[in-house]
Amino acid sequence: PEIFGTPRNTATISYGDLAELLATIFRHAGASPAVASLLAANCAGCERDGATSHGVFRIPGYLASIASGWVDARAEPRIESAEGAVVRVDAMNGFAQPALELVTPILIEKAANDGIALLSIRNSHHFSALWPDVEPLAEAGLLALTMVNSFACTVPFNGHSPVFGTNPIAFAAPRADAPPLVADLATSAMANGDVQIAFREGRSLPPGHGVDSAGRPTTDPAAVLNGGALLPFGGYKGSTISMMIEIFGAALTGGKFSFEVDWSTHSGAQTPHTGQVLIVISPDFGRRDSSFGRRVNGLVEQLRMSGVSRLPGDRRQVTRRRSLRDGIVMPLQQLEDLRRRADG
Ligand code: NDP
Ligand code: PYC
Repeated sequence: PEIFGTPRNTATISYGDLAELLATIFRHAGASPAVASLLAANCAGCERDGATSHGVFRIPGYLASIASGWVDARAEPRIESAEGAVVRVDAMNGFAQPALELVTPILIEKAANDGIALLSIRNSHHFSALWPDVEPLAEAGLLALTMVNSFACTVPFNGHSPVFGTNPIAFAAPRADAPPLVADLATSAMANGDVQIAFREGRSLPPGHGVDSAGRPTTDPAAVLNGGALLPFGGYKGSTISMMIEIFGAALTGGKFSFEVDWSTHSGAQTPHTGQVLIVISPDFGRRDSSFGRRVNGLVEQLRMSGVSRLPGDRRQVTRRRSLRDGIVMPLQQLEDLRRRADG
């Protein structure tokens, strides 16, 4: 069934009910119960927070990738080493989230004992937003930074063909008596998911975001998706950060570079098979006071005083509160089709 037609009506669903619905769909697709509930909570959380480029819109991509055999939704990640500050995990061609779930207690322990820990995940698929990976760590008092490379759809500055993925980077900083400060961004001018959404909704892209298959600037999402590419954000500076993310996500982890991801043998596959790095820091380690959270608050106050009305994460928090109070608003047809999939 067509899940993503133009919505005429909307419906509301609670976060808990949506997560349960999605877990059922993932289980029907062959995911293990553990993987199904992790992916479902993650995807429902994106929808709840208005992170729509990685919410329910992604379900067909997840299901097609699983059905093609490209990703193993029953994989159990294995810890390859946990010496010193570094934990290396083989996700066993599964999703990255179960690997992170497995080692989170180890990371927290290492950061408490040594001040810092680095998680290196390879052989993993990440098809979601990154803020769900760092926000809980900051809620537990840790400063967290993560990076993922994806699939070649971004042309490097001064290049003529795609090499980089949309390569997101996210960090979360704990604050005193306030929710953490969380920022999460693609290093391409926009996320590939937003290009797909613009295409479905018949909208043009802003100028300067993409090129067509001949490398000419275009605002047509179809031209970007069909043989064209995105540009990095911020010219050579964004391009350099994207290059860094390739090095962390692939060279450091032993995962694939974005340009090495090849779906041609698995029709329908969409999940990038690459790697992820996550660094956690115990922010007050080695000093007598516990001033970090208050220092972050001081920066936030200064930003507010300078007139900044919106900080990264503010919009998500507002949307989350509204969704938890009133329910998540979704196109009726989309919700009905999800229910059909769960019943089927
Ligand atoms: P956005 O450009 O929408 O937002 C980037 C960050 O900037 C967010 O933290 C956002 O906060 C904040 N922000 C946005 N607008 C403003 C503003 N006007 N003032 C202050 N802060 C602002 O994100 P992207 O489109 O770049 O990325 C979307 C998602 O896609 C991310 O979650 C990313 O992880 C994911 N992604 C995943 C990939 C993967 O391989 N798995 C690949 C690429 C992207 P807020 O959220 O509150 O709006
Ligand atoms: O939106 O760019 C994106 C993306 C790539 C992989 C998962 N999301």
